[in-house]
Amino acid sequence: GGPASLCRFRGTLVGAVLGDCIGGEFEGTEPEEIPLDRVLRYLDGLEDETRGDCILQYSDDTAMTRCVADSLLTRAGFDEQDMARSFAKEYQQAPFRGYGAGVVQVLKKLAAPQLSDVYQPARAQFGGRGSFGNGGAMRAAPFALAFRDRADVKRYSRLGAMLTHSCSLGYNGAILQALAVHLSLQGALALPQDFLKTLISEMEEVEKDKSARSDARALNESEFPFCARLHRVKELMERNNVSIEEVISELGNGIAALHSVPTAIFCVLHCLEPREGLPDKYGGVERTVAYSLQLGGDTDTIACMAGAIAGAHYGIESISQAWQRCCEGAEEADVLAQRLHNMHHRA
Ligand code: 8NA
Ligand code: MG
Ligand code: MG
Repeated sequence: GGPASLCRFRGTLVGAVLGDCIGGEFEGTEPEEIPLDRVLRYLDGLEDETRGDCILQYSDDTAMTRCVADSLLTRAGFDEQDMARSFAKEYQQAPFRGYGAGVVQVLKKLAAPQLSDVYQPARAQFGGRGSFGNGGAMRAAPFALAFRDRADVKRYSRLGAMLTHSCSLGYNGAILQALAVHLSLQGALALPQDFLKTLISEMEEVEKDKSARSDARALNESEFPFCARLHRVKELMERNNVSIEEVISELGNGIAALHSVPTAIFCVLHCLEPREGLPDKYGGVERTVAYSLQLGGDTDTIACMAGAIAGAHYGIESISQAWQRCCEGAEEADVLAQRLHNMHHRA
């Protein structure tokens, strides 16, 4: 499809659910424990016709992405009160979705009816430093679908993340993920070097901010930490052979946004072409998800973010029906994506 076509929108949210549900199986494992043949055997099992539908449950990544999409649709734009309430309600109804250990405190406080500043609970996290986890980034894709204008995508993905993540290393990860989906929707992955160049120049602007600089210093990170990681992505892409170990040591596979959003972007870029060891029958989204599982660590979230960016590039038509059937929430994601497509083109 062309830029911002319906099949790209559907691919984005369905790709994200696939990554979350399929990646959940390997969450927290060491890469040594998941050699490629084990990953492929597991993925082959998803094609088994005798398996039931929706056997793979989604986690917090999808639960919160649905809240974001739903709030943007019902409020016809960003409404922090409504989004905060939606997160709190979802957590109350289904607390078992595997939320981060810290964010649960925020979600409980957001449920208080008398709360006037919905950003306050997030600011109180981790002794007032705020969370740098990837929980803002994992749910950022709908911002790229709802808003056409790049400045809006940046502004609202930041505010949406700040409802739970007040550390700039948390919310800037959400901006980066939303920008990656935004560019991918436009077809920008046709020129991968330019795609990365645009992301770097956008993030230079974002990370110039005073609080971004002081948070990076306080956490002993280099200045412009996301830009630095994106430069590493570029270097890795230019190498002929990149091992899983190198990707992990250069980019990370953890729950911090800084150690997972650039990793997800690398997975997408690395899998733009067929890769040795991955079946020829795989479409691009399948290739990207399969590759990202091998990294271990925060597999559901890395695969979810990579799945969204890849889904925006390849579109829904490229995603295996069998995989979709296995994943709880895939159909609902598809419906939300179609509604967001309407909103995007009406705006
Ligand atoms: P969060 O805000 O609780 O952050 C996640 C974790 O990062 C925290 O629990 C801390 O360990 C650490 N952290 C974040 N900020 C700081 C800080 N300033 N100082 C010290 N430590 C800090 O939750 P989140 O929404 O960011 O988490 C998202 C992740 O949690 C996703 O990977 C998601 O899939 C989920 N997750 C769940 C499990 C599980 O099995 N329940 C495992 C891993 C991840
Ligand atoms: Mg999760
Ligand atoms: Mg996770």
